[in-house]
Amino acid sequence: CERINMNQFRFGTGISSYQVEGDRSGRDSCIWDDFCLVKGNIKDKTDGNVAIDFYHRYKEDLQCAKELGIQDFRFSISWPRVIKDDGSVNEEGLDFYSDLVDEIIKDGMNPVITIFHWDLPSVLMKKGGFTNRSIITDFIHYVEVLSKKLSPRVKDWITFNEPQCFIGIGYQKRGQAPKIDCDYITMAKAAHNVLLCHSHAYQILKKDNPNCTVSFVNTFNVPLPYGRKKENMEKELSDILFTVPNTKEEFYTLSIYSDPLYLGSYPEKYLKKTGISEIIEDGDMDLIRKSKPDYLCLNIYTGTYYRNNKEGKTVIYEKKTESEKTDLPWLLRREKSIYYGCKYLYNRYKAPIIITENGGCYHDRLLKDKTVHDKERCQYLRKYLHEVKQCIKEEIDIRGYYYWSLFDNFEWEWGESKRFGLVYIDYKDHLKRYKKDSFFAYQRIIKKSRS
Ligand code: PNW
Repeated sequence: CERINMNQFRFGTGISSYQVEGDRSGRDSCIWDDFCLVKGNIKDKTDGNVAIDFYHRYKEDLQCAKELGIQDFRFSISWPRVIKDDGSVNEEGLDFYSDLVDEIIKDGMNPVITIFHWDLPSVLMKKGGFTNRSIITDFIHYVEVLSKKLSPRVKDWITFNEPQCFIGIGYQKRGQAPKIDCDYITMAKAAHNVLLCHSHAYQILKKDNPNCTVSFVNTFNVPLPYGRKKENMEKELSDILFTVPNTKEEFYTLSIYSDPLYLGSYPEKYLKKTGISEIIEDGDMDLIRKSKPDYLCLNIYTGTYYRNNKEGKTVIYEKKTESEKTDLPWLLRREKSIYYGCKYLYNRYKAPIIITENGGCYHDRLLKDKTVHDKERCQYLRKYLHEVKQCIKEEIDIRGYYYWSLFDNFEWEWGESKRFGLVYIDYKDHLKRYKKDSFFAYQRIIKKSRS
């Protein structure tokens, strides 16, 4: 069996501020605080007020990450912990992140910061959130504060995590904050403002440190070929992925964000829609073109199978097997999503890839002896990583893989009831941490791959 050299490859894990930090008293309110207050929004009625108390336990938690052997530690910053409601800087909050960065580096890891992972300050939402162009000014201020404090210690920045979710779901009244109902054009404005915020951040961060990297995270459901003659379907499935549908579903798709960022213009079909071109002001597209992300950061979890029917038409193949099921309805274990996802994206955008999220959600049991035998997650991890290697063999330029997540945490509308972690959190007993079998499985994989 051919061995591929992964000495330069970056293994990592991810977490996000609202999902782990807690310490609600140390910051102003965000839209997820508001969302959790509404009955019925969170399935198990929990919230992020304490979460896994990462704010107070980060030193201990970083020891755990260090023991795992990862190179990159991805986390996000809570905007309302850094900027107060009146616009002034919360020095204590900023110091927390500064100390966190120091500690990560001291432990021999590289901090990868996501600037926005969904926890928008409530005050900004009152002004319309991303639908209001004035958010750009607020975002610039926030990023300037971060850059001044953390650059050049932080070399790798991600501006946004998954607009497909926080715009595509959140701004059309689905199961995610802010759960507001916007019409088509308002959503298009929000999406455009996100790209402009990214671009301004890119300019600020590069000015402060030309050697840093600034990227952007997209997520998507991967169209997968089913049956024989898979190669014949690839072109058509890739087209399905990049074609914009004619509905508000558009804001859940990839290309309206990734085409402008990586190719410099919106998809043509999208531009032709009434009202879209009026949103774009002079200079906007030039700024976006000057701010092409360094990496193609992809959160890849799952895919949908397509097959050729008797008439030769390509249709969705609905069946799912028992072994594909996880503890979340939308998440089927389909490791080929890594292979096809990276292939389609690399062919179109030609930028080096980092898989910034991939992980399995399973119903874990903490045994009396405090072990967790999460066989399915171990298998998930091995199968998906095998596809990463396959891509590299085929010269798709993948530079890193971050498992989601290092810890069980607050899984948004599912609350604490759904677990993705390599480390178990005992919510019933003082949030004690226990390494699952998958922790040791990933540890072994990293060690072996880099030796
Ligand atoms: C990601 N999908 O969201 C988020 O970045 C994380 O914060 C979250 O905890 C993690 O996935 C697990 O849910 C996604 O439907 C949510 O394909 C849904 C999808 C993809 C990503």
